[in-house]
Amino acid sequence: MRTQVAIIGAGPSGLLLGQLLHKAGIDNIIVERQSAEYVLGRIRAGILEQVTIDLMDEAGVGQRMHAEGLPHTGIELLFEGQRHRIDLQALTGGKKVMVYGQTELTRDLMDARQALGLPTVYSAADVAVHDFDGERPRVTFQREGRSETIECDFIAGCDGFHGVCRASVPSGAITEYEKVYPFGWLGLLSDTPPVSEELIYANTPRGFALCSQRSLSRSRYYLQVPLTDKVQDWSDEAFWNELRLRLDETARERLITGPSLEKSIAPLRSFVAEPLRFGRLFLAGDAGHIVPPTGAKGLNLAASDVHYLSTALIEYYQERSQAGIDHYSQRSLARIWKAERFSWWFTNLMHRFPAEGGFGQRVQEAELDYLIHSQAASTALAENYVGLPMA
Ligand code: RFL
Ligand code: PHB
Repeated sequence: MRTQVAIIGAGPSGLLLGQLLHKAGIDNIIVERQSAEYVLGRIRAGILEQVTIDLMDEAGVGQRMHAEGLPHTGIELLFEGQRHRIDLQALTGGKKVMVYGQTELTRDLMDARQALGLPTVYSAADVAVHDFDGERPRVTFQREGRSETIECDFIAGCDGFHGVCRASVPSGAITEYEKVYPFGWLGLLSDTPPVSEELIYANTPRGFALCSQRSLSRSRYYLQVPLTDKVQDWSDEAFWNELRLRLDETARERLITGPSLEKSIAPLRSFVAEPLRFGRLFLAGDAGHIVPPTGAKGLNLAASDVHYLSTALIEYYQERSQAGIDHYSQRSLARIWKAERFSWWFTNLMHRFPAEGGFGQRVQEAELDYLIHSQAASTALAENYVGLPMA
């Protein structure tokens, strides 16, 4: 097989990149380790920035998102038993975010790709990338027991944090920056109406909680839990009881519970690999960086990487210019590090860190109080939450 761009991974990064390249007349093949059903079964992000919304439109797959997505103009911070609204729209000159699940966005991209008949290999085993430091990179894999090879001009590593692309770069050529947090998020999805119209981020003596949603009838809740906890330790009833204890009185009374559709624990991590380009191999999305989910930035950063990468590749094929490719890593990393900083800051502000002691706790309380009383501080939160502009 031969193609112009071989894309490893059919998550949001890979699918969006494939769609944007196809629109510009650039051939691509996606190779994915899992089945399509498995990819759609992973419950992850829920909040889209305008940058991501615009890219879905540019890719021609925004129709259902606009019909079913819920625009949100604010978020609520809950601490010391009180909720405080951050008016994202007023503080940012009219910007909003949209509630639309990663599952739905992925499904829209998969459906569009299938309707166009674009090649996607699912359930590929032993995926490997070769010779990306030369002119003729290759991708090899096993499909139904047969060995296959794709010859290509470029490889896009869109294969997530545990993928093969970053791992194939010689260790001397890459620098990795990492911070691991001493807790995880236990998430629960249920077909129950959300407890509140807007998202509630709660900092409580029992730990962080987040009330999110997927639609007017589907909720997504998270609890800060010790890393030693296992999903099996948490019955639905135990989850709902703990969530109630982390809410304010009004929310506690309004909370509607029901059976979980999905429950999982995710560790929290900050991670950046530099650079994001190695000859003819590019890393995009979680393959190159991870943020803790508190700021809702992961999927949105994947989208901005894909914007920079697709623009660079289109420039290469249409104008025979290397400039975009040469700047891809630097341009993406400038936005990535700002989102890393924000996600790290918001995680530190909203979670409980017993190891930080009484001093750490008092400083956190002072910062929360400052945040809601200072327009400058609320504006900084709002403009990062809705997403910083693309350079
Ligand atoms: P993905 O989605 O991990 O997709 C990578 C794909 O590559 C495949 N793969 C391989 N394929 C071939 N060969 C190999 N060797 C391969 N190894 C792996 C995988 O099977 C997979 O299909 O990465 P991508 O596309 O870069 O997308 C990134 C996003 O998924 C991620 O950043 C977000 O989900 C993060 N995130 C959130 N982001 C937001 O913007 N807003 C949110 O509200 C938000 N909430 C979240 C989140 C992530 C969470 N978890 C579980 C980590 C909430 C949670 C709980
Ligand atoms: C989610 O709905 O999954 C979600 C929303 C906001 C976040 C993180 C996750 O900050």
